[in-house]
Amino acid sequence: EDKPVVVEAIKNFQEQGLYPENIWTLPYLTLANHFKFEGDILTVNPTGNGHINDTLLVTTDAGKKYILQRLNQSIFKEPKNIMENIENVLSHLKAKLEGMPNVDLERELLTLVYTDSGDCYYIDKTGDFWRSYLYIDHTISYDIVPNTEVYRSCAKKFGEFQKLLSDFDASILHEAIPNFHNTPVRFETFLKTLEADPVGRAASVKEEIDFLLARKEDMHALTDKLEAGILPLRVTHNDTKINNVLVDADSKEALCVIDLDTIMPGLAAYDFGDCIRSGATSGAEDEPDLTKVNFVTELFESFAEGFIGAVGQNFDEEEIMSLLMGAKLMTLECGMRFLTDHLDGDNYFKIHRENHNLDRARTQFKLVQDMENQWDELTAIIKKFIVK
Ligand code: ADP
Ligand code: GN1
Ligand code: MG
Repeated sequence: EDKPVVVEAIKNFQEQGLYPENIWTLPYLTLANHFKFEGDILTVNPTGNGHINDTLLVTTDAGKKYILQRLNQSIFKEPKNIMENIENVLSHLKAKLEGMPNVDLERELLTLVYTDSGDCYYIDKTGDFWRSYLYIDHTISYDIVPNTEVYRSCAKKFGEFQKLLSDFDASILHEAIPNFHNTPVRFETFLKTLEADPVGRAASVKEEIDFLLARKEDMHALTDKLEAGILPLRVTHNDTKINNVLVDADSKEALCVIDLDTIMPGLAAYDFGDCIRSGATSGAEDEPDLTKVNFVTELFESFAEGFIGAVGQNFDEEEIMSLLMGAKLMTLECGMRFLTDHLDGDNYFKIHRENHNLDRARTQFKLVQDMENQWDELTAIIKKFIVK
């Protein structure tokens, strides 16, 4: 099923002694050619630091760049539903942004690339599920926040994103991953994995296990308020990790929210919290030296200012205060997910070294501890944003 153009491209590479930068990516040339790319493919290389999907950067001889992504089907069980969500969300966002002045749609919004048969995905012979986006060039996807200005700008972008989705019809959304931010359910999964201890690691991580067990009562702080109708369900991104927003390389302004796989109904506190977890810190998510990992209060404050400023006018006092709880719970939950995966034998998050998930869990718990130690100060900061 190879297209002549691909066979030709490979032949050219071989005749000229020119190979794509990674020879192992040659099979992807065939695959990539099912998408409507402009020009012939020159290179295909892995890009980004995502923990879930396989992400490749494709360049063509027409000077174009594309993202080619293999969805992780052990996590996204219904990939067609994910794509339907993304198509619907993107078309809603596009309609909204088109009405605004000075918007560069191809840089500020992900653009899906379709296949020759008109689909926004391609399923290969082995059953792997692929999709493509225009590559948004000249941007930075930060793993560590460089300064308060960039962080405030990212906060504003995530806040605006949520606001733009406030009139999106949530009833048409498929549930991407059930109970994704249901912290009590995550705690149950942790307990079950601990009990089964499938790879015999529990005895070596007693301190981390005790850290979680001591916080059992915190786990349902948000879900209780949701169930009681005190906090409203909104349409949220649910994976607002700092590297899931692209920042313009020149202006250093946040440009585009990416990684839309987990858009579902959720709490504002989830989106606020996950970006605090991943951004308001002095160390990398997987920093093994915990003396380098500290919660940074000034970053917290600038993020709160940017996020609430963009989204918060219609937030009541309960919802504003829930954001702080979101910061703590999303950090606790993420650490718990990393520890659960460590106990389970590393089946969910991609790892690149031994005890990688354990190192990640430890940084999250360090941040939770720091937040608890400064709780009164953080409460005072967030209270400043309540509009009476
Ligand atoms: P994952 O779910 O594995 O995190 P992402 O969709 O977040 O996958 O992609 C992984 C990384 O690839 C991102 O963090 C970002 O650095 C890069 N990336 C993804 N899409 C684009 C794009 N359209 N333009 C530029 N970079 C991108
Ligand atoms: C994953 O896909 P990525 O790398 O942006 C995970 C998030 C975690 C994060 C921790 C679908 O995000 O929930 O918070 O890793 N995404 C999914 O770094 O599970
Ligand atoms: Mg990502």
